Amino acid sequence: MKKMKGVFALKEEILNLLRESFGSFVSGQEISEKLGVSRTAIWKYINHLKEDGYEIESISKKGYRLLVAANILTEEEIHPLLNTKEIGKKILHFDTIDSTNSKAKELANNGEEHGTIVVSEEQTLGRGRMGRSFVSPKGKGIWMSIILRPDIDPLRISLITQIAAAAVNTALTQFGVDSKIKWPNDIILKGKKVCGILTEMSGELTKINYVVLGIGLNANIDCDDFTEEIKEIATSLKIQFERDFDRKALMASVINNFEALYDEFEKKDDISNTIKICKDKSILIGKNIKVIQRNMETKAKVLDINEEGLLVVEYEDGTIKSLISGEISIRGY
Ligand code: BTX
Repeated sequence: MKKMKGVFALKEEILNLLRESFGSFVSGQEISEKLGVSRTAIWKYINHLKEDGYEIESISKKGYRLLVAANILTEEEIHPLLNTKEIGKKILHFDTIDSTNSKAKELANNGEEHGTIVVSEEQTLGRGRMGRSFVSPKGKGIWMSIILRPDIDPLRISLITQIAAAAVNTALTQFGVDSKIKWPNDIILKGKKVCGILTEMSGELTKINYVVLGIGLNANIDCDDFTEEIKEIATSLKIQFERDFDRKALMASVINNFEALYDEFEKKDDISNTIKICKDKSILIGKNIKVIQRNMETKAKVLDINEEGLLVVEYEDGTIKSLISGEISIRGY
């Protein structure tokens, strides 16, 4: 008998055997011999896989057969596509959840380690900034949160949002999608929001306990999923390109690009590549905008994004300021 393996590893191995014989039956006996676990255990793991959303047919005396290639964002689907060391080492997948950020915070509060990702096929209470909601319909987007434990000054936390924006933008470029970054936390496609980022932190003045980085990417959302109001400002890859995008490959690409940029920052204190992407792809630089802070609206012109990721603006009275956060409106200026 082989050494006892973790639940995740076994599920993944059973799935791999089914994939290798995609469309044909693999007997319980064969799986049992190959993996060194009992047939009852296999039956149990097959049920877990079915709960995850895999369509597996079981027929007594014949065994198990994978019916369709899965279009779900489970650890088993995403792992083979990752080239990361820490980010995504563990992926907790949900069919439905209130908010992946809320779940990730709960887990992080209980000591969940750096790099763990919470992802869900749908969110029933997806959150944006300042209590706003984020539409997250089932199987149509990438709704995920990454738990991070960076050893950085809490004042630099907003750079994590910039890293995520740069990573999503780069991932989209790899899929032939030319998007823009609207500082600090939106990715824009054809003038509308295709992805939102919500960074939440727990910590003290001098030390970060954890950061939860939430990314909501509208991959295959249909127009009808948005209300009339949100339709005006939101879009999806499918709406723009009139075809479905491979959510698994997209999710993996975001994670791979994120870890590369995150490591440069956290391990080498080098944020230059991130800032370069955020500047090159900025939709704001050179534009006249309205800065909305604490219910106050001020007109300004965007001059730059500086090396610390702050938005450098010039107000109408000529004062120049570097903003660390804020709501920016270009429309209706
Ligand atoms: P935000 O506050 O900048 O944007 C939220 C606003 O965007 C909403 O008030 C609405 O007008 C519009 N909106 C709502 N749903 C969508 C959508 N699907 N696409 C585009 N625009 C929309 C942005 O906040 C940060 C959003 C982060 C979402 C992720 S998903 C995974 C993680 N879990 C969670 O609860 N939130 C994050």
